Amino acid sequence: MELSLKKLSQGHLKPNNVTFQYGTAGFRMKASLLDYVVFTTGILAALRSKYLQGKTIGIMITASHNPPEDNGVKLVDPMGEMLAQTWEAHATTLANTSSIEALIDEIIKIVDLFEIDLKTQSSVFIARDSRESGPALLKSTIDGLNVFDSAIRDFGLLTTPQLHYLVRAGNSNGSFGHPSSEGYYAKLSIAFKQIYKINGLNNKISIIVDAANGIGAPKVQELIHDNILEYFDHFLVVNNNIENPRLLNYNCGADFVKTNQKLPENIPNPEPFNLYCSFDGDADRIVFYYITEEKHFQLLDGDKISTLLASYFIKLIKLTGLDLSVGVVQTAYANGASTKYLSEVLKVPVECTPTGVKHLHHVAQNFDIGIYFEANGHGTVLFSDNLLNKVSPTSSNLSIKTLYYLTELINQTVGDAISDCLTILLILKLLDNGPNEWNSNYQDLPNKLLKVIVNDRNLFKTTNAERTLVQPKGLQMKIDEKVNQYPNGRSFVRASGTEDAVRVYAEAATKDDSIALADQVAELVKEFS
Ligand code: G16
Repeated sequence: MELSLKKLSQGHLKPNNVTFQYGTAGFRMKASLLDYVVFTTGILAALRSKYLQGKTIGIMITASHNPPEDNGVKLVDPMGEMLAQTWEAHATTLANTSSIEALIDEIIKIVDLFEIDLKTQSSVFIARDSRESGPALLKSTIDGLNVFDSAIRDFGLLTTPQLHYLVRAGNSNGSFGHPSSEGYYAKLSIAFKQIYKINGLNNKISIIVDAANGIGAPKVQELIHDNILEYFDHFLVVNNNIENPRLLNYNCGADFVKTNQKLPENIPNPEPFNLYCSFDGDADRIVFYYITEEKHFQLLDGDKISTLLASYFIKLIKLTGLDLSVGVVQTAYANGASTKYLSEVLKVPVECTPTGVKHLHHVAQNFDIGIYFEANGHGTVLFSDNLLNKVSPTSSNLSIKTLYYLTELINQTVGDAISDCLTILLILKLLDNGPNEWNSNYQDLPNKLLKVIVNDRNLFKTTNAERTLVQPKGLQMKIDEKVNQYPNGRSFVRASGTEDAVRVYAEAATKDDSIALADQVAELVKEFS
């Protein structure tokens, strides 16, 4: 190991004066700083696979919603889930070693701690999004993987959820699907067609997808054009230019639409009540929206998605006659009106976790149907083994059959914009709802999300699922004083795990109040930083 490490590490040096942290979704920062991080992450992926008796681990090189000059890397565990949190610290430690000797020491510590048999061959699937920095970072990651004996499959350009699917499929001997892009398209499109057909749907579907000029553009086109185009009377992908990496997430995409609460660029002649959706740069998030007759923009974000899913699944379960639990998991960003609607109208249990799919995912596993969505559009539905044992494509009960195919259509490994998009489009047809009916379930409290740039975001520490600041001391009290001045006011502050910024969220009874509260809390953040 030492010899190959010394040889392969040439050219991969830790930059001075930077501390790396495996954050909300892996490492993420300016791409120019990441070379050493991807090299050490490659090493850790190989070790993790060896530790898990050669099971396949995934490496995704992406910075998702971040600007084009950023990049990042994250690891995917064998079931397609995010890296086990206990290993995040090891990823951080390896990335912060500042000499080859220190790196060797840390590797030996990990090998000893987990009693890893280095003779076990590791298996790693790797993919990247469309960023310009991707190919060079891929090469450095592979150098890291080659420090040990690793079987590497490079899948080239993929959406993040495709890689999560592939990793799980690769570890499941075919029971989850074929480990290829074709296998992914086949699984989703077969389920989509079956739900459409067995339920006797005949109205075709219309959707315009804003793909954030990211990798979701060619992938959703491939899936729909090659497999299910006959079910659409209008399907168009805009912001589909992945040839020019500068355009990624620029004035378009799920993060832009959610944050600015307006249409992205390049929607041709927006028509009232037409349904639109936006993916982010690696297609693991989706938000929907439409405009009214008066041309008012209406956002159908992650909260609206999870409430639609919850109300649909409650109805479906009744029809199946099965005894199954449904629960929803949200974060502090969930609009207060959505939480109220879920618990008081739909009467489903609602849990709140810190930001990050890894947190929501685990809590959602406590239900037979665990729906988790962050307000920003990142989420999916998990189905328990108990449920999977009760549903079948050959059941004589249409609802049980439909439920079975939904478990196939929904990507249970992670939030997946393409899979979520197809699911929501079908559910709207099954409920015979348009965007306006969907939106009328409850009315969002006006809200505002701001980003504040501070010298050191690590000064901001939270508790209570990120709803209360414990540091800097005294700031939470000041925030509470402001919040109390506004009817239905709520606000919280947390450090972003993917951007060098502190996020401020505020909601209140009126738009003006939510903006004023967010601005005042942002001022407090600046004062205390
Ligand atoms: C990532 C995470 C999400 C999180 C988002 C923003 O999304 O996967 O769970 O909500 O970052 O996180 P933060 O507020 O900590 O910056 P994505 O779509 O960028 O991978």
